[in-house]
Amino acid sequence: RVLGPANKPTHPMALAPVATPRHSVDGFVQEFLHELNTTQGVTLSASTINDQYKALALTVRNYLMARWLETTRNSIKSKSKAVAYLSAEYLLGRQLGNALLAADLADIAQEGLKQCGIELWQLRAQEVEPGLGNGGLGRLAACFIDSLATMNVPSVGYGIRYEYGIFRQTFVDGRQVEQPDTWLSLGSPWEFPHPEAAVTINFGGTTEKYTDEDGRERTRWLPEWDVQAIPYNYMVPGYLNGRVNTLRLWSAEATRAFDLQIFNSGDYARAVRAQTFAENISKVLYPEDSTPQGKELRLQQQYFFVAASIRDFINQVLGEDFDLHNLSDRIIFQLNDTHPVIGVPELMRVLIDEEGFGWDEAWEVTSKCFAYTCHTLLPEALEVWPTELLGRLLPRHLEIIYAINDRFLEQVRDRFPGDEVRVGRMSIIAEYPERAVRMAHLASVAATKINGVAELHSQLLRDKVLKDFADLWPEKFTNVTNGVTPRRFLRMANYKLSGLLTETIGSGWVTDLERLRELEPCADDPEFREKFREVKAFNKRRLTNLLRARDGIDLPEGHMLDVMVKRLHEYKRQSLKILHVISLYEQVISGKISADEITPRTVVFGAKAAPGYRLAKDTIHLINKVASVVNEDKRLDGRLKVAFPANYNVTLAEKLIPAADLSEQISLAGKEASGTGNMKFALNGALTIGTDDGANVEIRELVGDDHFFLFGMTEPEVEALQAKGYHPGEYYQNNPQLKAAVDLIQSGIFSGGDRGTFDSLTSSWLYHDRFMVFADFDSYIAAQKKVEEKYADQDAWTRSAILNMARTGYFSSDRSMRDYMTRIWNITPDF
Ligand code: B1N
Repeated sequence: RVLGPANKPTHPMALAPVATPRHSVDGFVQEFLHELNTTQGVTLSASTINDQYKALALTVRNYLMARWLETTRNSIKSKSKAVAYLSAEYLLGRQLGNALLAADLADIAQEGLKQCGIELWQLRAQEVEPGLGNGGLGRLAACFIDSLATMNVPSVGYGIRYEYGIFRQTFVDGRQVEQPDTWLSLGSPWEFPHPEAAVTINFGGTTEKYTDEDGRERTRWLPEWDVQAIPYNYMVPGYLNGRVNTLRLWSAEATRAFDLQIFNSGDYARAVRAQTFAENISKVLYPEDSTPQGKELRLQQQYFFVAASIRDFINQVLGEDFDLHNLSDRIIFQLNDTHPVIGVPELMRVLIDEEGFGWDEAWEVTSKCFAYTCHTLLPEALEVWPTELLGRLLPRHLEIIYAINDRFLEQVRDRFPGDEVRVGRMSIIAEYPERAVRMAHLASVAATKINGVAELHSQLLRDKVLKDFADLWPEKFTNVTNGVTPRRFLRMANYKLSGLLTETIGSGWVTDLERLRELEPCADDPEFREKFREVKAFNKRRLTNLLRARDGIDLPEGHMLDVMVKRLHEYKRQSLKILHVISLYEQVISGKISADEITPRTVVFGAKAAPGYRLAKDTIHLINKVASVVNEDKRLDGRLKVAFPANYNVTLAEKLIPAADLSEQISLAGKEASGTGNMKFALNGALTIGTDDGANVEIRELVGDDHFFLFGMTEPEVEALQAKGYHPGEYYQNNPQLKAAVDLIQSGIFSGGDRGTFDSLTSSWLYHDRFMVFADFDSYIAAQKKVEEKYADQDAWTRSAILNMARTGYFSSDRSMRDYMTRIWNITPDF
């Protein structure tokens, strides 16, 4: 048999892990050359950089292999409760550096490669990052699995192996043009495909009632078509702890049987089309962030990976004789937003239709196996699936959802008799504008716990977005503030600062980030401040070199680096930032101020817009056009520059964030669920200018008001203004500085004399802006003045920067994982 399990292994070495290569320069070189010869099939002298990169990746893998096999074996053997993180996105970033760090091989590899005449950095640059996510939500998943591995938590990440990740962004005449992300074109040395472990996933068709041998009324699903889900495993190495967890991503392939049928019918062309159809499912990541499009293929993707994952866990981890009544003793499925929520009716279907459970029994189990993390506050971001679509694709699941809803609404009526308005609001099924399944409601009904991703966000979930659910089940609601992995975003990305930290307080901070507190006294030490400034200067030079080579951008020396990097979205208000730039420019060219009154500053943007999001794309266009005018204008004396490198991604973030002086976190209060870039900047010693929104609130509380530039309305003020009626025209008329900036855009100066180019933007700001850019303009400009004052006193600035770093250790994703363990999962690490 080619497929299926092998015969029972009898060799005495059957359970023994492979030998780990010697942890020395010699051992490394030997292994590296061996991989180059045997896997790449080349000698060192004939090898290309890509050969060398791949051989290096395989070498590092070999060092981790014994630990991985061991971890996997133990997790099946130990029977402890595990976490399955279900996420449609993992924005992993490059793997090589992280694997080297986790295996403690960075120095050895550098030296060993040098002996072979190779520079490590050159091979690292060869890696194409797997961009299997859009932004914060996908990157969070990647940080979380890193922390789980480092903290010895039995866990597995499940997701989709998109053949094309987030698009590669290019600019043509300042406008965004998307190119496919061909991250697999040179092969990926990090993945382990297991076609023999494929799982069949069904779609479409109908359901029918029947009576089983015991005379019980049952339902079965008669699907119409299916696809194969092929698992690809990836190592998730813990930091220096001998543990390697697994990330399992599913890839879609056509099923053989399905193909054969059509092939046999003689319609070769149709058979090939069927294959393409199946493989479409994991073809491409939907490039929308915070705004789902409700496309059929997306629901297919969601069901595809969730059904495969649930099946996989039950079959592979639990095995045949496990009593599924006890499922919740062994697993908690953490739902990363609503994208995997179709897993709820799927588990019900498996238990009832396949395992013969009664409804109540099945619900008893299912309602203990899921927990739901909500990542948004924007009403348009809450996923709904038309029942027409869902019923066509997953008819049995729709029946189950209706049945869940019936029982749930009964409960609501019991608790709130006569309150049919509430029943309508809470129903899993929306009736307008069309009949549709509200996935957040389904998630809230099924989940043991529901969490937001920052204190303010969780509070707003309880008070607004999910208020009815919080009234019914207050005990379900909790908060876990997001975090970021200190391994990638401090230890790797900022190795100069890491060196200084370790030299000062030892290396314990890498896995115990609160220890950065010990650096507080250093803020008052002139010598430390000097070293800290040298680190920043080094990181700026490094960034300068990168941007010159990568984008042909020349960063001026000695500028404050003012950075706004995140997805482009109206609520995040890149428009407010560019209005600030335009305003500075306008004041100089109109003679209101002289150039030497401007603090030398370079504003760096990095942002992708969803391809169909017009206003977001227009904003990119505006920023690029402003950059090309401002950067050339001699009247500014080189004191104000705008840089917008294309294709912001994890790899660029790792170079940009450590170089930043000022972090822009300027969303309208009450709109950014958390933000995680804000945490990365603070930890790397940037000061934040920000609104009272998301995790900014907690950053400010921790670092203190003196070390944070707060501006803008609070969330209740936003609500009040909304209620009273927001009239942006009044701000425009009453604020000459704002008016001058907007007028300058409308003068055509940034668009070769054409006055209408940016009308979509200016009229949005002037007439209907939901995100109230004009309302916060004044306050933002005032806060930027404070930034300039502080920056003029470099000692004061550096002091604040050090305190930002020292006081934000709380934002380690290790802490987030600890919070999930105690507040949601009820599990403890393995040792
Ligand atoms: O999730 C991040 C938060 O830090 C951000 O504040 C939040 O905006 C982000 C549909 C999303 N919310 N919703 C999404 C992404 C893709 C998609 O298709 C929604 N991303 C967030 C981590 O908590």
